[in-house]
Amino acid sequence: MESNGTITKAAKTDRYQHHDYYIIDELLTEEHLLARDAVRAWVKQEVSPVIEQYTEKAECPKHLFKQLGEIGAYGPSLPTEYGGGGMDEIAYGIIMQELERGDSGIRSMASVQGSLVMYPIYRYASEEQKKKYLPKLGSGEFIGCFGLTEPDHGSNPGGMITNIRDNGDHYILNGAKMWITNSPVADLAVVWAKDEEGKIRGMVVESGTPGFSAPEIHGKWSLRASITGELVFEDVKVPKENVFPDVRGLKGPLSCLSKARYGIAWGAIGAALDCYDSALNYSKERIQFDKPIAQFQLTQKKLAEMITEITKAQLLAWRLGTLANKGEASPAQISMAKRNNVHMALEVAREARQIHGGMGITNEYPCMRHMMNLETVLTYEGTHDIHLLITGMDVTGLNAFK
Ligand code: TGC
Ligand code: FAD
Repeated sequence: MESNGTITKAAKTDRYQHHDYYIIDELLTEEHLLARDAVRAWVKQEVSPVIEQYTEKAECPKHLFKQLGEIGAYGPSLPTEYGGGGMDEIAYGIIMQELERGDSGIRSMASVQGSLVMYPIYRYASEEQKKKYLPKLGSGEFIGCFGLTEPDHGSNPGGMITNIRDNGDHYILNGAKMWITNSPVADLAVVWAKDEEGKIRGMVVESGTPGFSAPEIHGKWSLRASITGELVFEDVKVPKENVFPDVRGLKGPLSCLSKARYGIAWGAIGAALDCYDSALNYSKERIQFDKPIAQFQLTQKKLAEMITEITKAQLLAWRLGTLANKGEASPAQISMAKRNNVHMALEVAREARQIHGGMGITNEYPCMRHMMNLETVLTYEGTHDIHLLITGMDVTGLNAFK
């Protein structure tokens, strides 16, 4: 933009290239745009050329963990002295958007590390633990995971049975966690477990501790480039200094989820944009009945609805970001954005897949991969229906969970 506020020709061109229909770039700062462009370029160079093969092989591109640290994707809005990027919440969101334009699994690698591992350590651990773990997590030297969900307690984590017992100078941890992103490759896990009083406590458990294992979960048709596993604890000794001193109850893990759900609300837009881009290009090139299919009204309806929904989601995310920057984004507002934007992205992926016809089911185009990934994104970090009930509770004041 020029200093007098008029939009330059270059910015207008960019709007069409990147489908910034309501010129949201104008709402962003130089720092946001620089962060976005840097991550976008990295995704184009390092993720897009290889992601289909990793997805096909159901293999995690582990070499990207370190690179994600190098580009500042871990904890962009955490302070730099604690391994973060020192940026604001909108920068964090837009980085997640660009990562998920590449693949939801790549965004998962970053959002787990930044929001579910670094954030709880930053917010709840002792100064000593912060210094011990955060710089190495921020750089990608250490990989972390977050253990909340259990085999019998998914949407209802408050019912967890994983527990710690005081044993003098340490605790003894027993139980199991399920569906844990990164667990088989993690150096440490942030684990939530109940103490003798039934209060939920958070702690860092280092891999290699006797009695602790993290077997991989196989057979996923979604998020195949992200590694998922269990966490199994059999009389694991956890040093007392590894247990977060001051936080008790479900609000500990839920506060981390708020941070990660916020990032997903932005991230999903990236997946939608990648599908929309592909469908728009394909529809202009694919000729049927002697015309590009983009000329048919039904294709235009699909594309017009896709860009409308993407634009609404972008505005929702941006406004949520301005609230988050002031520390005023409520958990219910975050739930609304996560739910809306992920569902929007899944619908866009499905429509985009249709526009590609038979080619849409192949790995020559990204839509089917995004579509499969987004089925997980719709479920993790609180399912589509759980977020609806959080909104329902917020507007009625009545709790459907009790
Ligand atoms: P409830 O009684 O409502 O709340 C317990 C306490 O927590 C407080 N609270 C929050 N605090 C901070 N942030 C939030 N978002 C919060 N939501 C609630 C609440 O005020 C209360 O505080 P206090 O002081 O009164 O104790 O709890 P509930 O047991 O009724 O459950 C509510 C429910 C169902 C909404 C919640 O359990 C829930 O969100 N369930 C969904 C579970 C979920 O999202 N799991 C995600 C696991 S991690 C994951 O999926 C990572 S994917 C990683 C990747 O990106 O790869
Ligand atoms: P359930 O809770 O059994 O839900 C099944 C269905 O019942 C859903 O449709 C749900 O909406 C519905 N339902 C449940 N309760 C209600 C209700 N009260 N009213 C109406 N409908 C209801 N967890 C972690 O802790 N860490 C991770 O890193 C992590 N990564 C994941 C990665 C992947 C690939 C996946 C698939 C999951 C991951 N999860 C992780 C777990 C995820 O958060 C849970 O799968 C999710 O919270 C749902 O729990 P569940 O699968 O047990 O489903």
